[in-house]
Amino acid sequence: KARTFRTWLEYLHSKNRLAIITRKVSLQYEGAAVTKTMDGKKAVCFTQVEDYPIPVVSGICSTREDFAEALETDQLGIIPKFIEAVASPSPCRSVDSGAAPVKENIILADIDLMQLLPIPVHHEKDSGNYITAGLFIVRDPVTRKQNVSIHRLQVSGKNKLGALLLPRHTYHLYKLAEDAGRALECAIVIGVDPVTLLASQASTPFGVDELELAGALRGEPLEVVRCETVDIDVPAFAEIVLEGRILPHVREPEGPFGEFPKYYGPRSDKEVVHITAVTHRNNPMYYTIVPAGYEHLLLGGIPREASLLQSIRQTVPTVKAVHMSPGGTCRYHAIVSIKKRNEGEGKNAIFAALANSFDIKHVVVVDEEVDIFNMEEVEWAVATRFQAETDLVVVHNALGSKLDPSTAGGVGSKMGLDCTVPLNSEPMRYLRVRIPGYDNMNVEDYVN
Ligand code: FMN
Repeated sequence: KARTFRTWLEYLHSKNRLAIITRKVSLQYEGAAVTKTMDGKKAVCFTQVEDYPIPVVSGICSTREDFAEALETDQLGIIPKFIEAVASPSPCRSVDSGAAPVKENIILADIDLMQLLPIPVHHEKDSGNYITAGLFIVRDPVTRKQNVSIHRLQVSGKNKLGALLLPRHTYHLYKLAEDAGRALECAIVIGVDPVTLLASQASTPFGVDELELAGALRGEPLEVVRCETVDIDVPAFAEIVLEGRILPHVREPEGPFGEFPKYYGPRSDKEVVHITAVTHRNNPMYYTIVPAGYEHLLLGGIPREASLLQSIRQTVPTVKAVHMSPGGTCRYHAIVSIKKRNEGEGKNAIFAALANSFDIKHVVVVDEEVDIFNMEEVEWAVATRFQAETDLVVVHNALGSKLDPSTAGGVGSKMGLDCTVPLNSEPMRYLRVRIPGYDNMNVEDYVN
């Protein structure tokens, strides 16, 4: 069901989880507003966006259940499956252009992105139209390994995009190219299956090709095809591919842009991508992610959970599960459950979590019987199992997220709450109340 963008949409449609909107909508705000009302409930397909012949789709995975289904597992299976894929990537399979639907149309001249594609404006103060869901693929010229991530892309001219490249792998490869006076070739892939989309967000060591992770997660190699104007391989069944180059020594204004923490990222001079070709399927579909929605949050959160679980496991082997909660933007808050065997392990789990990623700001550690995906349960643990005098860890002046407006340019405080029960507490003290018969209650036997 999750082989391609289209088969996944067909699957959602068959389950009544795709809202098809035929009423004409504006490219500016209207589609984003409608999508937001469906967030966490249904995907949306707008068939008439202004006068564009291309439909706009959003929200293809906006719940954990969606990702679990796409990965053909259950919710608890997502993270183990992701960890397994990171450990054993599966090389891609190259196909010829003739076997690649994304080559059905090839545009090499007179490229005008806004004329070709319904690229929306999402938030009130956004500087303009933004591509938010393009897999950004570059290649390491030395190892020939590709790197995949998502970068917000402002339409800055007919064939020009402004990109936000935070200092991770894409940026690293770009800087190597720029220092040598070269442009870095790239491809921007819009409309892939949800598994490949999720794989693009993996937090892996430099040198891992996320398309190979996609292959491992899908259980078969991903089919890729070589681009027309750049030396990059892209998923053959993608809806749309933009090919281009990140120019060396060029920076132009980009932003502001409404980001995942539900605040605006500022305007500043950023890298510029010059588009050299557009290829697309017949009757292509355009895909956009409305920033700060569940789709955006979960896409970042799930791969982070996989990496976080691994980090904590090194220190506290009995860690059970981790949850990057949506209220914490799926980036800033980590809820961790452990089976405490030794006093003090709750604190060690806090250290390990804070060390995993600069984004993590607050950590809550609970015992394994607390359901960390139920935030009312988590709050209950904080309310009844935590004393600030003994159970609080605070560190000041550490690097956090630059997009957290309460930091000083990213520098701020970290906090951990150890809500595990002391191992030597008397048995009744922390015993949860329980009504015998409740757990297996079938209420239909009593109420009609
Ligand atoms: N990372 C950026 O550096 N700039 C962005 O504008 C950006 N936008 C994103 C938008 C969405 C919808 C999502 C899900 C993620 C975004 N990210 C952005 C995060 C990166 O894609 C992500 O951290 C990725 O794993 C980085 O990969 P890399 O370390 O291989 O470069």
